[in-house]
Parts: sequence; C-alpha cells; structure tokens
Amino acid sequence: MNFELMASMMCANFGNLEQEIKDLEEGGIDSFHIDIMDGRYVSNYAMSLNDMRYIASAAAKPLDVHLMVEHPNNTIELFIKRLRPGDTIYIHPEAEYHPSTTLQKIINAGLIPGIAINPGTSVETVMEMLRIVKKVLVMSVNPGNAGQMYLPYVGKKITKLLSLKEDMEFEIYWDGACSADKILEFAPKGVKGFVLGTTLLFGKNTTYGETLRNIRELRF
Ligand code: S6P
Ligand code: MG
Repeated sequence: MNFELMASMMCANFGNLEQEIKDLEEGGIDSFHIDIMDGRYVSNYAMSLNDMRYIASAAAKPLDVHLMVEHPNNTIELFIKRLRPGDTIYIHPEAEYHPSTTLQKIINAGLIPGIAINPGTSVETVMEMLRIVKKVLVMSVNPGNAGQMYLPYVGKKITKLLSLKEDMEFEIYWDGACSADKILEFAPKGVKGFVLGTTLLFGKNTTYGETLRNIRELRF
C-alpha cells in the first residue's frame, strides 16, 4: 500500500541532529515534519526557524513545516525563503485573520499549501480553504505537545474529509499519537500520510530503518 511516513523532528535527538537526519533518510523516511511554535498559539516552544533552516540544509528529503503560530502572515516569508519546491507549509486557519492570503503566498512561492485542522475545528469551518490547499493535516491530538493520547472523535472528521478529497483535490495527513493500528485502519481508507513521533518512531529499541520497514510491511 502506498502511504507516506513523516518524522516529527521535535522528538529527535538534538544532540546529534546530523546523524538523526542521516539515519532517518537511510531508513526510508519520506519527509521531515517540523513543528514550529510561538508560545502563544500553543503554550509551548518546540522548534524554531533556525532548527528548520539547519534541517533544510542537511536533508535531501522534503520538509513538512507545521506552523503553530499566531498570524503566520506576518512571518511567512522567513519560512518561505528557506524552503524548496516540494516542501509543504501548513498553517492553522484559526490563527490568521485572512488565511487564504497567507495560503496564496505559499502557493506563489511554489511551495505546497496546507492547513492543519485542530480536533475541535469542524470541516465546515474550513470548507472554502479545502479548495485552495493540496494537503490537510488532521490533528488527532490538540496541538502543542508530543506524547499525547489519541482523541477518538477525530475519526468521524476524517471520514467526512475522505468523502470530499477527490472532488476538492486535496490529500489527508495524520498528525498526533500515530500508532500501527491507526495506519492499518486509515491508510486503506485513503489517508495519504502519517506523522510519526514518540508513539511509533522515536525512543525505541529498534533502528529507524527497522521501524519504518515494519510499518511498511503491516498487513492490510
Ligand atoms: C503536536 C505536533 C505533532 C507532534 C507529534 C508527535 O503539536 O504537531 O507533530 O510532534 O504528534 O507524535 P506523538 O506520537 O508523540 O504524538
Ligand atoms: Mg505537527
């Protein structure tokens, strides 16, 4: 089955980031998920612009930048100019007065536009933006931290998005508490990719290569 696996880099070992990137790429990761936080939109600071810039310089695989910041329109150029075609930027629509303006900047820069949808945000609220973006990142935990519990009510929203994705031309990605059983359930339904953090990829006794191979060999 064809699905993408992204590494949530806020869970990586920052003491040896160069080696982490190398091991993940050799292990077969598809892209690097970069969680940028401002301490306002979410009450945490995870990664920053400089972390993203370093990973962009060290990685051959694409970056998947998840902006959990207020008013990303004010600083979006800082991110855009350090990214390459094929990289994605997700914004949270609730964090912006005019999210479609910010999305248009991402599109004009030749990057892939995405929105991230919080567990408490309905599909109806973001309907018009579904026509603009190429990717929808469904948060299955509240944004701000790794290592949280899956919120089961998000499943119904994914079903709704799956029914819209062909017509409105977007793909669905999963972010938060991603476990093997979620991939087994949602990949066959059409979820295109999964962000892997502490639940499945980091801090385990197996190498990244072994873990990623095991996931790709899950029986569907
Ligand atoms: C949460 C963030 C996510 C987490 C990821 C961690 O605010 O957007 O990308 O880093 O969910 O994975 P896990 O398996 O620890 O929940
Ligand atoms: Mg994220």
